[in-house]
Amino acid sequence: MKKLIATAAALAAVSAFSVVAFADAYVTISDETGKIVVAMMPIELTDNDGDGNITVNDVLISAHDEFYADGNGSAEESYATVDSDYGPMITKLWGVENGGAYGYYINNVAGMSLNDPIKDNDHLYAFVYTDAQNYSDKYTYFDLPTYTYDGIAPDTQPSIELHLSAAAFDENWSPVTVPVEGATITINDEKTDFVTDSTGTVTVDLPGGRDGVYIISAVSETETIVPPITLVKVVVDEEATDNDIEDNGAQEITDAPETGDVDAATDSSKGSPDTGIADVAAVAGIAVLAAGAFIVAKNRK
Ligand SMILES: [Ca+2]
Repeated sequence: MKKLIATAAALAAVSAFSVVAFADAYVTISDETGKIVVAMMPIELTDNDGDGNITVNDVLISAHDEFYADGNGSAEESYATVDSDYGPMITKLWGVENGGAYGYYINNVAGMSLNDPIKDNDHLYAFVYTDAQNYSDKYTYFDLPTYTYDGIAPDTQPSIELHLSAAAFDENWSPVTVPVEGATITINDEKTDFVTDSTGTVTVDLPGGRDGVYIISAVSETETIVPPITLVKVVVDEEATDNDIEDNGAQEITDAPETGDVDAATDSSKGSPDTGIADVAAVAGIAVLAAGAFIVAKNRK
């Protein structure tokens, strides 16, 4: 526990430097262990490679510069590409060189090239295959990228219904989406008892009674899945009654919780251990979010 808090505090210190980022697009990265190491963080769109366009490559350079090694790393050490007959290809992602087993999706659609354009509010998800031999990792995603409960009563249970889908191909090799059954939901990296049904649907209860921002993801024991991500923000109104919930439903990704939004959540969570999940995880998760980077317990080799 002490260690987790110390880590969170260290990351919080980083926030002083990262809150100035101007949110233009969002990036998520998962590593070779299937762990989300950057969770839908805002990235300023910058032409890092100087080709005159804003592309996947530019966003990945920025993401590594800003978030690798708890914000102390650089794209130079942790990200690399090589030119090939098919255009530039990734040879290193999040410090991992595995012979080219990487993938990236833009707004849940498979990217074709590192030269694919990225525009305002796009969500780029890049991942290292955990199965670099057979590429069995399936890209999965929830139907809602972000979700906000605003003004929920203190005694009301916030919950969210999500649908988990996987990107797949039909018999004609046309891209299709299929529901992911039997996946266990995680909240801030902690497993829950919530499991997706045969239609990929699951209702997830969140800690109530306090403000919070939560990373919802999933793991599967039967399939190798790229961890999906939904950010949920809960704002408690002490004056509200049960019927006053302003359920904002599916939010545009521009409404993804930003660093300033969780300051209060971080404070209020310290004195409120009454949650459905391990409190340490919740505090660490929120503190990490406040730091401007969801870098959750990156285990370096
Ligand atoms: Ca560029």
